[in-house]
Amino acid sequence: MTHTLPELPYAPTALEPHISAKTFEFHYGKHHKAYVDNLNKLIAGTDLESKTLEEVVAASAKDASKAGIFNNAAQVWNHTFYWNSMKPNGGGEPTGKLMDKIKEDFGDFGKFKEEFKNAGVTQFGSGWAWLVLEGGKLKVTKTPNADMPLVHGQIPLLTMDVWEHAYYIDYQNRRPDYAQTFIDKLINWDFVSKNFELAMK
Ligand code: MN3
Repeated sequence: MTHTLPELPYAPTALEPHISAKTFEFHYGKHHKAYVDNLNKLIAGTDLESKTLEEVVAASAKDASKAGIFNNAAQVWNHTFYWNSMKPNGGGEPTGKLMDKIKEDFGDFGKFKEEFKNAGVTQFGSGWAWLVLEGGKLKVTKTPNADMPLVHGQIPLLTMDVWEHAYYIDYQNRRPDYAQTFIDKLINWDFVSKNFELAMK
């Protein structure tokens, strides 16, 4: 299949002032688009051409000769998941079963926020912070570059991009401020809850 750049789930101005339209112009319009275009070029004429994005990610993950394909395919997936992890007037607290599970596995919601921010801030260089479900338990993790939970037997529920291109226009070197704003103002807990309920089925 030919992979396409998915529509953003909101207007590129919708997350202002926390994430600017300028950031979307580059992060979505140039970076995410480049991953899609590179992926299509790399798989053209190969046995991966007919696979879904998730199948391409899985097939290239453990094969060093396909590192370029994995990096672009995983980055296509990660970015789509990241846009959906945010919404205008997001942040606040989850409710229902997800909140109960957060309290069960982290102690309290504040502890989760602290761990998630810490994962994003301490990821050395480029990468991602995640909330995942693994073996029935919620966990905060971080991955470098394009790496992602699906190839480690974990189910991703939420992600925060901590590559510099995600925050440099709006926050320059202040990654902790970006991470705090992401948690307080941007997380789409409806999306996280939906992922959680599907994973628990
Ligand atoms: Mn990015």
